[in-house]
Amino acid sequence: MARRVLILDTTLREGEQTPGVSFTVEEKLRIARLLDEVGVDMIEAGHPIVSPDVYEAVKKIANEGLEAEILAHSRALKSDVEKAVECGVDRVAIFLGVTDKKLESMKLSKERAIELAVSAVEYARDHGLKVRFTAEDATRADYGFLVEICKAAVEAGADRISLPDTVGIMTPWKIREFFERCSRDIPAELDAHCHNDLGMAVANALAAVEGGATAVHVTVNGLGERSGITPLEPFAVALKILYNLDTVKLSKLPELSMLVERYSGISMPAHAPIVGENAFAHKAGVHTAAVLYDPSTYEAFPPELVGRQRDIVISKYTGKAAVAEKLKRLGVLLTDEQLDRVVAEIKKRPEIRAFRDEDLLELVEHVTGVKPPIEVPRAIEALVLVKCESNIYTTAIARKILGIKGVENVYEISGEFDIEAHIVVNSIMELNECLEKIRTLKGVHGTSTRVILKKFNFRYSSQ
Ligand code: HCA
Ligand code: CU
Repeated sequence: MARRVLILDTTLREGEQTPGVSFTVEEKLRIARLLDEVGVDMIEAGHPIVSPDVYEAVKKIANEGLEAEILAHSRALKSDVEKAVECGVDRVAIFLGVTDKKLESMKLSKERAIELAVSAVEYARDHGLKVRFTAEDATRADYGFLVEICKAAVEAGADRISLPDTVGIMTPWKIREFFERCSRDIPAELDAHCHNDLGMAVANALAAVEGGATAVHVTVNGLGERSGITPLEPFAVALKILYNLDTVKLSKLPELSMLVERYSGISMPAHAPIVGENAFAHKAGVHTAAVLYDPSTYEAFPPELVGRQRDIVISKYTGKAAVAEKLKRLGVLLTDEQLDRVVAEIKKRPEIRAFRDEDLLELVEHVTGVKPPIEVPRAIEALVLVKCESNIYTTAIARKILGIKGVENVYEISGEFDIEAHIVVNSIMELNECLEKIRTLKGVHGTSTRVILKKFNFRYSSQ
């Protein structure tokens, strides 16, 4: 098994092929920059011939001066490769379907397919690009032909070969053997690209690495055609935990995942590994009691590894130990008998699926008749969207807004508005004062304010 695994992120290419997803050029740049900070080795930025905005994004990302190698996807056509050259990417990934059915659908003979692949690879090499050749649907192709076309691509100058499991039909055992065999027969570095149609993309990618793949394709949150491909987050953590292989900065994964959730409009389910809201939450009394004794009893790895924190859910499943611990964190100490009564009351309220801190404190007050010694802050929070005048430097205004009392955070955003400010104040009067100050700033064209009613963003306490 390889001692080093390269991570190729294709959120911007495969990920944008997710139904319903279309990133703006600016969003792609932000994602690419964060991917680079996180430390992926290769970024597949897009297929430039798809549309003018994809072209622009690939070109801009290629010229960002990022550490990662930047790739453009391309069919085995000179016109596609030309676009990749124009964009200034480091590497072009030339793909061609290699199953009999796909060749038939394109009316291509095997000989013609090899010719097309070879001439596209040569053209790219002649123009100074590194080349990966992708034998699309490799896991369902005729093995003899697969090896033949890959060898021809290597001879023409490709130094990486991608062998995608395009419809996700492999098992870990099969794909491991497949990569072992291809490693012997194809003289190049191999990439694995595993689709998740049967939920095996992470397992299959790990098995491909065991079989000899030296790079694995992932997307943030597992985006991609149909059920997507190997998600970066569990894959990178599994490499660390199960194989002791270091790849990306694991503690930055939640931030990356949230950014892509926001731009893609696709949220992760609560029980998603690593980044799901529940990934480090413990509920049953038996579990929480053991976790409070030693977290490893019910945790495969500490949440801090991925920049998160453990959570204890208070519900009808909760035992005394968990309630005592939760209250201790809130600064409340109860006698044993009081605790018993609080737990009993919790169990009488199955309709409350998870007690928020405030609910719990209210219950304590109700049961014991004592007002807990801490105040639940009842601040007013609002989001103010700011539109700047067109000739004004947004960053300068953002800085000024950050200086106003009550403004907690300021973001420069894309879309209709230019800036978003997060305000936390104690009264409506203070809110109005704050808004007035923002509105009357020189260069501010208009604002739109939304008061926050409920917050769902306490998922990642490290943020
Ligand atoms: C595609 C197909 C692809 C290519 C993978 C690769 C697949 O959408 O063009 O270039 O390695 O799954 O076969 O994503
Ligand atoms: Cu794919």
